[in-house]
Order: sequence, then structure tokens, then C-alpha cells
Amino acid sequence: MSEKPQIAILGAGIFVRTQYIPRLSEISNLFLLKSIWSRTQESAREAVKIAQKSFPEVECKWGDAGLDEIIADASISGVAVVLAGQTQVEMSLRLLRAGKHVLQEKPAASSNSEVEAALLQYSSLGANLPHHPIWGVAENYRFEPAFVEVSSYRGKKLVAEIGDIMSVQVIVEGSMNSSNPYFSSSWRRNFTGGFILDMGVHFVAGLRMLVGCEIASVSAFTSHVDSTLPPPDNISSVFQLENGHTGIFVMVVSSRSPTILWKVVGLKGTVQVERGTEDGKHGYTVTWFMGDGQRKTFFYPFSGVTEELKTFISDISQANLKKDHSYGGEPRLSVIEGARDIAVLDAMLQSGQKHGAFVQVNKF
Ligand SMILES: *[C@@H]1O[C@H](CO)[C@@H](O)[C@H](O)[C@H]1NC(C)=O
Ligand SMILES: *[C@@H]1O[C@H](CO)[C@@H](O)[C@H](O)[C@H]1NC(C)=O
Ligand SMILES: CC(=O)N[C@H]1CO[C@H](CO)[C@@H](O)[C@@H]1O
Repeated sequence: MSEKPQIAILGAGIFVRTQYIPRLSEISNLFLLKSIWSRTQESAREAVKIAQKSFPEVECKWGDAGLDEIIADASISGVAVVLAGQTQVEMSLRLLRAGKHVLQEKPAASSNSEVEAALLQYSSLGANLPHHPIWGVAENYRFEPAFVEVSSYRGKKLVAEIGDIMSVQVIVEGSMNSSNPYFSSSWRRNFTGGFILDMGVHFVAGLRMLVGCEIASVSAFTSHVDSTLPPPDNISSVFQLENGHTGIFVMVVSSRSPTILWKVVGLKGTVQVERGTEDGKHGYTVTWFMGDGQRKTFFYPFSGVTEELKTFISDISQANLKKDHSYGGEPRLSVIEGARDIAVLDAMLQSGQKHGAFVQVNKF
């Protein structure tokens, strides 16, 4: 039996308080939560107070000194980085250099160029460390049962059921208005691509997972209509997949008609994945429209955040067992997947700035 891995959380914002702590509590038997860190003592305290119900031993750390203590603490093998999008990559690299396994919250980076430079640094780390630390990006859509079920992870089930793909549609009409807890988040208002990038990576991740194929090129128009939101607040794009199939990606950040929908139309049938609720639970409704006129509907409640956290803990345990460089971690958690989501949105935003010019998506 191996010892339970000990982890720390950096960040004490809304997502830590409302998702990380409750979801980690569900799997508290698998690891020890050693500490929670925030830049200020006040916000760290706030999060620690919530976490103490499930993790009575959790320590409160703050400021530069608290961070140095976490980095120097050899008993902490994994760290969740849940900070402002602008600072996450730098922080993740700092921890990786210290040999910590890192699960960084999405988005993987603020741009294609940032993630490209970071990946170079990450790959050069191995030489100076006794083991190669895992760098994961937390993208819960890759772990949501609805997407796992439809795609069977790399698109195989989908194509088997609906035949050759003719059209792919992603329609997002968000509701990022002043009722949303993230609306006033200051870092999201000072982020390249505004909410389109921060929210959009989820929808691109869902798309890539469903079709099981990378997006090769895009052409997009972007605009800024709602002045309460940072620009751009909507995007209309066409894209081409590496296998030649084409589709559309339309996203409005704040609308009166909340919709999140992926639809893949094939020669033998169509499948649709739509955000919804059933029996008070939030999740995804999957509808298969088949050739014989039949329609089958399944509801999958959310569990992607729990699944991805569980996977990270299991990755740390396995990596701790094999102290050589041989354990790379679960591919869906890999930073490369997060980089690919960023690359697609970066290309769409670039195309938008050039009034729809054709842009190739950077390959990772
Ligand atoms: C906005 O972000 C940039 C870095 O991306 C940073 O230099 C600047 O201080 C930030 N401004 C505010 C008001 O947060
Ligand atoms: C925000 O959007 C939601 C969903 O459309 C709606 O129920 C709510 O009333 C909106 N709030 C404001 C302040 O517009
Ligand atoms: C480019 C684009 O799609 N612009 C649209 C953004 O959303 C507003 C409100 O729905 C539309 O009026 C724009 O045409």
C-alpha cells in the first residue's frame, strides 16, 4: 500500500469555495489536503473555514512566505492551481520546477504564445529533476459522462452510430449577466478574449472530444455589443476539421436565451448534447436521432469536476510509485489538451480581428 498523497490548493476564489472544496470532500478518503493558500490571509482563512468541515487538519497559508513554505514542504506532492488566468502558467511552472505535480485550472493559458513558451520550459525540466512532474489542466468537459459516452473518448462510438459526419454545430448562448457570480470577476474583465476565451475553452473541449478530431482552420467574426462585458462578447465562426469535415461555432456571452448545444449530423443519424436539468440535477441531455425515425434520450448529471480531481489524485499516486520518468498521467488531463483548446480560440479571435480571414490552428 502506498501512502495517501498530500496536496495543497493555491487560490481561494469562488471556484475553490463552491467546487474544489465540496468535490474534494466527496473523495477525501483518497488524499490529505495539507493546506490552502491565497495571496491574502483573509481570503485563505475564508476558504480554510469551509474546508475544515471535511479536512479538519488543513493549514492556512498566505502571501510570499506561505507560498515558499508550500514549495519547500516535501510532503506535498501535488498542487491545484486555481488562480487568475493571467498568473496561472507562471505559478504552475514555478511549482513544476520544484518537482510538484500540478493540476492547473483551465484555461491552460491566456494565449497560444504563452502556452507554447510554457510547454518548452516544461519539457526541458526533466533533466534537472529526479522525476518528471505531471502538469495537468483541469477541463471538466473531458470527464463529463455525457461526452465520454457519446465520444467513447476519441469519437469512435459517435461515428459508429451516426455514420459519416456531414455537419457539426456548436451553439452557445450564455447568461453571463450581473446575476452570475463570475460577472464581476476582475481578472476575467482584463483577459485577452474576455469571457469568450475563459468560457469558450469548455465548448471547444466538448467539440474536440465529440468529433475525436482536431480543428485545422477557422474563419470568424467577433463583435462587442453588450457594453457591460469585456470585448469581444460574441463570435461567429466556421471551422474545418483535420479530416475535412466542417462546422460552425457560435457563441454569445450574455443572452436572454440560455442554450449550450453541440450537434453532429451524420449520414445515418444525428446526435445532440445539450445542457439541461432533470430531477433538479444539472447535466447534459443526449439525444440520438436515428435513421429509422427513432429518438433516444439520455440524461447525464454533471460529475466532471469530481472525476478530473479523482484522476489527478490517482495520477499522483501512480507517479509516486514509479519515481522514474515513466508515468505520464491520464491523457485527458494533459496540459497539451488544454493548449489545443486555447489554440482553437486564439485562432478564432485572430480571425475576428482580421474580419474573418482564414487562420490555421496551431498544432500541439
Ligand atoms: C491586466 O492584466 C495585465 C497583464 O495581463 C496586468 O499587467 C495589469 O496590471 C492588469 N490590470 C488590472 C487592472 O488588473
Ligand atoms: C441573467 O440571465 C438569467 C438567465 O437568462 C436570467 O434568469 C436572469 O434574470 C438574468 N439577470 C439579469 C440581471 O439580467
Ligand atoms: C458577429 C455577431 O455574431 N454579432 C452578433 C453578436 O450578438 C448580438 C446580439 O445577439 C448580435 O446583434 C450581433 O449581430
